Amino acid sequence: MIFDVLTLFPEMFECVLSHSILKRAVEKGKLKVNLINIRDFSKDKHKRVDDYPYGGGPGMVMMPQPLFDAIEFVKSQGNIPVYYLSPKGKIFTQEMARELSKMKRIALLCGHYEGIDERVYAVIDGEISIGDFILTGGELAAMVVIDAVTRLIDGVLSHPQSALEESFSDYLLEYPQYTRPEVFRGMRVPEVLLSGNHAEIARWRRQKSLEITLLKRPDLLKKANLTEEDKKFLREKGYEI
Ligand code: 4H7
Repeated sequence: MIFDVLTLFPEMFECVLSHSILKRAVEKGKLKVNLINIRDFSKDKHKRVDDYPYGGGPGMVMMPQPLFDAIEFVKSQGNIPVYYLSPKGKIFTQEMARELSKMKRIALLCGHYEGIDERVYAVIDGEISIGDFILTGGELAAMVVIDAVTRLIDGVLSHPQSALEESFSDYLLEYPQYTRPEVFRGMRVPEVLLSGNHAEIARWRRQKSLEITLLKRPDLLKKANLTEEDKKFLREKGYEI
């Protein structure tokens, strides 16, 4: 998958792309990130990319000319949708990540200052928000999208969940995990995990997932793929279905 990132701060991406799973995805040719510096498209003699807002008010606005030219440069390379990372966007979810992971190539536009000149929306295909909070710029949001999408690309994870497992764990929080030692500062690993009984372990994990989701994010249960056994378990815990 190819991401074309339109940004004033391309260096911000280097660290994220040169570590761990994203680094490996780049090395394996599963991920390519073209960093495009919006400033390179400025036709201003001082390479300016921002200007004062008409009507007055605080801050600066990203000028239309460098943004149009940068977006047209990307779009000249194919039918590539441009998504703008912004607090006004549609909230990014795992479903969106999955949809985007099926695409060959997308562009991400990172805003700064007070945002972009409204006329730039004419060449934007969608607006994505990673949550209801404000960042100093769109770069960290773009990195979140790249990370969430890349891990869903075939061949990126070394131990991928099967599609069936995924559909059953979607919208449930993860069960608790333990590693060695068996006893740490007097705290024991639950006996069932040491039993070698795989059916029992699977049942315990499922119940823990349900219990934790009910406790911390009951809203998620409405969207989860629940079996009759799951529903029975949840009803015993006082959940109304
Ligand atoms: C677009 C418009 C994304 C992008 C305005 C980006 C949160 C998210 C930005 C702004 C983002 C998200 C610029 C408005 C800085 C606020 C002080 C960049 N914030 N900003 N101003 N939730 N900020 O996905």
